[in-house]
Amino acid sequence: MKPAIFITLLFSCLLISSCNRTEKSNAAQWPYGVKYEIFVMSFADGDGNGKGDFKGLTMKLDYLKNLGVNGIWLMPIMPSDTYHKYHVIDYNNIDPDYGTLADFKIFIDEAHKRGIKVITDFVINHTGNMHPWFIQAQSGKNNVYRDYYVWAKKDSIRNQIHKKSVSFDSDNLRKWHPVNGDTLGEHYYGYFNGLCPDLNLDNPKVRDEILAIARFWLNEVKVDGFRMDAARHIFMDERAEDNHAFWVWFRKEMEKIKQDVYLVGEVWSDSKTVAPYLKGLPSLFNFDLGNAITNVAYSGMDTIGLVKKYKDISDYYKSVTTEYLDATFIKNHDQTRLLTELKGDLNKARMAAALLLTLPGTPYLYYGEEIGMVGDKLKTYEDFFGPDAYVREPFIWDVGDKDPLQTSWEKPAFSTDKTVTPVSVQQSNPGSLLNFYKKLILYRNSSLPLTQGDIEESGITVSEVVSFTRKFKAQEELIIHNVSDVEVTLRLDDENKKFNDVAYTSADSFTLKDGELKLPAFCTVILK
Ligand SMILES: [Ca+2]
Repeated sequence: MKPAIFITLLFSCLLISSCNRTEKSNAAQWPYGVKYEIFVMSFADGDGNGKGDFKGLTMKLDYLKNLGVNGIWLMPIMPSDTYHKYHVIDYNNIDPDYGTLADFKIFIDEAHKRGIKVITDFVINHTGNMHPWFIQAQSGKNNVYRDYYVWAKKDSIRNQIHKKSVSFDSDNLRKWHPVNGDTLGEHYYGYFNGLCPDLNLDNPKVRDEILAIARFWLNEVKVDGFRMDAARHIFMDERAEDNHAFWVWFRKEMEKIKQDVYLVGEVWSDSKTVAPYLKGLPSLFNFDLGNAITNVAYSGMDTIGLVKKYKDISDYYKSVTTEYLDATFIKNHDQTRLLTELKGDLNKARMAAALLLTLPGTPYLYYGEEIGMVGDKLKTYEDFFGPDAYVREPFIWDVGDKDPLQTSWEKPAFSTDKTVTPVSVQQSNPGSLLNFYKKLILYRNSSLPLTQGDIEESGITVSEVVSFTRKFKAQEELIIHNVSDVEVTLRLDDENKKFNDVAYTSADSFTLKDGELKLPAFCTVILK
């Protein structure tokens, strides 16, 4: 590196650190900022039984604070008879695996003290089949809970019973299910499977129950919002418009309970299907983007026109609602882990993270992504938990059981201290994946263009490069990613030459001179 450039870099580094103090709190203001999805069972075990819980999670809040996240999404925490807890059997409590309501309230309090908000999965499309409502509902047509669920005479659904329909989020072919020992000749509707019967949200009594539950969590327990599971399945597929209207109603009711409630929804589908949901749920997970980022990072080429594709969809959503706030992510708890899809290439994992953390929206990290956890959903499985458990394995704090909060509820098939470098080791290595995340999140949190700004194409069209500008009021940044494994030399055009300050770079060997950039393989640069 030439001395003049070294001085420029040093000077801009000094500028960044002095700016951090003044701008940081503004830029990453809620609901902006980086979020972190947690499967509590696998995170931190506070009482030594191997299962993660809120005592443990509370003790690890500083880890999340240091990582730079300002929001946590907890996968379901209510009592359930399934390990993943998506089949709720009591809406007003904490699953005993995770502790008590009192533990949870302490956790919320401690998170809030650190400036971290907490949202929980709220599963209202269905209950578990062991929920007392469903147990009652099966007892007879006159039971008061019968109408809490969706029933049909067996004859009336004969041609639908084996109807083939597969969607992004379900490969279940059978939506109608018989009741064991039933003499009433009716089947119940369960979109995902027979173990989780769909609630009848046409029934005002069920809606009242849902509102009472929300009041409990928002007012009494003080969670900051909800992640709404299976948002597109509230009513059957052919009632899409009723689904859209439901969420408008739901949001209005939630805002009556807590004016600044944060809601993010799961509508796992293409953008055309997603768009009408934005009126009720202005934050929805961007599944397309997660796939696109993985694709570009893996191939080392931008063959899909990532920025244009992103912008087209985002502009389309903004035409539906001006409140649109993209919930971006690479992978979640239902998908094969990022590093596994990238065939274990850590450089590519860094690039995927760099793309996520420089694009618009509120990026969600899936726990373990930042330390390079692995897990393949498609592996043939023979154990009790099923394939998803392989992408929800224990987080790795230290070597062996050195960390007293290490969870061990399942025997990991993929992520162990042999295949993943533990947190403790990564923390002391400045070049680790974990420190890569930390440094870039720290920068993002200090930058208004990155956290809240618009996105435009930069005019740089080289297939090894993904480049765009981010602009917030008068502040503008040019982001350039060399997604390939070879060095790329670029000459900035007159329009882009105004960006001559290096605000962030992932590689020390990067150079900028007279508008000419030399980007080493897998290098990300942010210019101001
Ligand atoms: Ca425990």
